[in-house]
Amino acid sequence: MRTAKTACILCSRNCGLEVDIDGERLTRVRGDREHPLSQGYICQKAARLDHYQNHRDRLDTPLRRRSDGTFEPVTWDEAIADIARRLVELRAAYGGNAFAFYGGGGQGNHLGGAYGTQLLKAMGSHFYYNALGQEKTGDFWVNGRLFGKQSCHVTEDIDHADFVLMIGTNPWQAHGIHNARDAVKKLGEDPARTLVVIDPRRTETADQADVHLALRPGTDAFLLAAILSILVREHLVDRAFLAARTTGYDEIERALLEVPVEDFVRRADVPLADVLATARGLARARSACVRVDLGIQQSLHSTLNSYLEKLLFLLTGNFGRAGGNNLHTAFVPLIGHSNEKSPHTKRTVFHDMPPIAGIFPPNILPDEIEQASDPVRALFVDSANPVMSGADTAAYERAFGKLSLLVVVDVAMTETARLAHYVLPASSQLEKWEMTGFNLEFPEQTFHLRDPLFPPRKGTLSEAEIYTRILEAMGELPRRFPVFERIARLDRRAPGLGLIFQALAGAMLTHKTLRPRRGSLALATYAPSILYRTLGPLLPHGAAAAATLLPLAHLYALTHRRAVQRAGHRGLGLALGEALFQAILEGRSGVVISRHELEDTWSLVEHRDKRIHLAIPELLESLRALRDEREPSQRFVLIAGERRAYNANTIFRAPEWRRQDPDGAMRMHPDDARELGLADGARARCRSARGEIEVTIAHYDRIRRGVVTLPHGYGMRYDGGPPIGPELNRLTSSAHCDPIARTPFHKFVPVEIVALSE
Ligand SMILES: Nc1nc2c(c(=O)[nH]1)N[C@H]1C(S)=C(S)[C@@H](COP(=O)(O)OP(=O)(O)OC[C@H]3O[C@@H](n4cnc5c(=O)[nH]c(N)nc54)[C@H](O)[C@@H]3O)O[C@H]1N2
Ligand SMILES: Nc1nc2c(c(=O)[nH]1)N[C@H]1C(S)=C(S)[C@@H](COP(=O)(O)OP(=O)(O)OC[C@H]3O[C@@H](n4cnc5c(=O)[nH]c(N)nc54)[C@H](O)[C@@H]3O)O[C@H]1N2
Ligand code: SF4
Ligand SMILES: [Mo]
Repeated sequence: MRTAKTACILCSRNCGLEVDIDGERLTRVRGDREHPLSQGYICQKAARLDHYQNHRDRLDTPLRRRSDGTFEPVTWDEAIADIARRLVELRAAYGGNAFAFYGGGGQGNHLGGAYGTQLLKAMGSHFYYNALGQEKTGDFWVNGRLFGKQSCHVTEDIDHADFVLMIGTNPWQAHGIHNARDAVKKLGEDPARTLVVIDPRRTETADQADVHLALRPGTDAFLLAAILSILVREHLVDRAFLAARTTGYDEIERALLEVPVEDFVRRADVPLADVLATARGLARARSACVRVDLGIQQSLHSTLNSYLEKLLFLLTGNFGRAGGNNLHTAFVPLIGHSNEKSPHTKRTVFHDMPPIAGIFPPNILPDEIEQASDPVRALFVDSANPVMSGADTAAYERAFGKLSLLVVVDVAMTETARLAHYVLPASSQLEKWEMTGFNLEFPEQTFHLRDPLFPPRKGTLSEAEIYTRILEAMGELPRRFPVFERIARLDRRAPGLGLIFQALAGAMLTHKTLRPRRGSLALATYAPSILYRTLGPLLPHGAAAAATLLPLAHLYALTHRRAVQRAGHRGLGLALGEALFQAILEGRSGVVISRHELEDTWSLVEHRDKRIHLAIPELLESLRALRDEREPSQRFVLIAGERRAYNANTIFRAPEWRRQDPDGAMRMHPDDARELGLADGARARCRSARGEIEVTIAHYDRIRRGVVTLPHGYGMRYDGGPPIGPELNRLTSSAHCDPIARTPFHKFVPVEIVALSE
């Protein structure tokens, strides 16, 4: 028996953990009090972590599909040689459009992403698909307009806010904010602070709220527009802030004065008095912030919602202050910026869709495989299970069947892996060095690099090793780098000089400006793998895969010198980056990497004038169009993908991890259920325009009538058996989506429900 530190990998919070280990099993899981952010906090899911490490779907050998659909084990050498050969042939025959990469990281693993996406460069492709493109890209698009770059990302300082507005999010179950239950409870208990929750369901979070606006699903744009209009009409906007820090307010004001407040509030079906109180409370609070998530991002008007939600804190001046919303730094840049207007931005062949923040939306991928004149023919899926998690399961099954090469890199035999030509078994997140890039805090930023708890399961490799070997087999990378090996050795002998970083910066520079020389080209393009092979072996504790963090540490320290020093890291120039890297490498509980001053949030704004550009013409147009929108009329709206106590995306596959809700029941108001003749626990058929599934009914009176909910993260075929619980995405459609970001409207799926006769 031994004790070790790690992090939970089940949601974006990645709470620090202290675990007891007995042989191959995790026998006990506690919160790690020394983790600078989570400070010992965990939720009930973390206790079940052994179900990730040990279960019957774990992979332990590369697999190749036979023509009859079954799989045969192959050696790593065979698999890699054949995959590399087919990639090179495909590239020669069809060029970059024929290749796409999907995933590259999940809730707890982002170190492998840097290695996997190198394949895009090797193939000359830009087609990077990721689950963020089915939830957050509308938000990123809005950020690009408001703040200058789509990589500018907003966080919320809930701990210091007097007034918190939570829209379409249930942190009690989903978290998304650190130590969520404690934070929500504190808000609920403190009479001096106000919590307003906008959610059609009376969630556990709403239970703690001072005001719960239980709106009709899909009407947030109307409600938020009404609140904003009240702010303008009652002169509650922060004029001084708007004049000093923003542009375009006049246009916003004009559009908001046209909003028919009472009519919009009626559409949302909430009490006008509560809406007025919310607007006034928000404006008058000493500090206020807004926290949102899927309830508005995966619902009608998704991108417009993301705009209106941000106008709430911007018009009231709750930006750049404690307790407000702020931009934050990114130690590992998970997202980039895509200039939608530039002719150089690569668009997809069939949908002519540009990326947002460097990401293409999963929703269009089946069409890009099946319908495009120059289709995607080869796909890598890493750390994702789109057959379960993308909208319209049948479309993925069909499209993936048409690929000439599908390679899945996963720890488990997933529904997507079953369709692959090759399945490559990755070592689990507890068997290799790992990290998460979800460090979304301001003014204090933390980072947690984890060391392995177990040796790699026999037959598995880390992503760093898998992709480096593929690049080598493709002939993209030599097997030795005599020059860089020497630089790496020198760098470790005198770490404060940052020699590796200088070599890398030099290579990037020559790559961009001069005619690239062979060596510099490789270093600029495949830095992660080259660092892994050269610097990696020189790092302590076998942390080779973390070598790619060294240049990031230098870059972060150079960009945010003062803030890094304030966090206690010592050194000048490149020595500071080295000190930061060392602290990360040695800090088993995570480390504080920077402490900013609130004013610094303005330095993160990317518009040249450092102002926030409020007016977004396309979305002001959508706002005006709301008035003429027809009211939808369907008997039932399904909220397809609720977070509950025992779901965690598709990370846990063994059904016994759940303590309750084994079927992932459909929640339905008891009066609706009685009308349909459905007893609690009855079976029913749920049909959408796209497909139908069977469900178990649970009577539930915390939801509006006419609205039903199903959890996501069910429907997997564990151990080759039938699907367990709802295969939710057989009901959803990729066409029912936002026009700008193409994020699916999962929270608003019209359905019919009929009783199943016994
Ligand atoms: N337990 C658990 N936690 C998770 C996950 C998990 O699978 N299980 N997944 C993680 C991931 S990947 C994500 S992205 C986050 C998501 O986290 P959340 O977005 O907070 O979780 P959801 O339950 O999907 O949706 C939030 C709320 O939106 C409400 N909602 C539905 N329709 C509407 C609407 O029209 N308007 C408004 N205002 N609200 C609406 C729902 O009732 C629900 O309470 O959770 C993360 N955490
Ligand atoms: N209808 C509906 N659909 C939804 C949602 C919804 O609310 N409703 N939610 C959506 C949201 S917000 C999200 S984020 C997506 C998530 O969906 P996906 O992007 O598909 O991600 P996960 O379900 O988290 O699956 C993670 C995969 O990574 C694998 N894995 C775990 N550790 C490792 C590792 O170390 N290496 C490798 N290579 N693989 C690993 C797991 O076995 C699993 O197969 O689902 C989306 N789908
Ligand atoms: S909040 Fe998220 S990261 Fe923390 S213990 Fe729960 S599931 Fe794990
Ligand atoms: Mo998500």
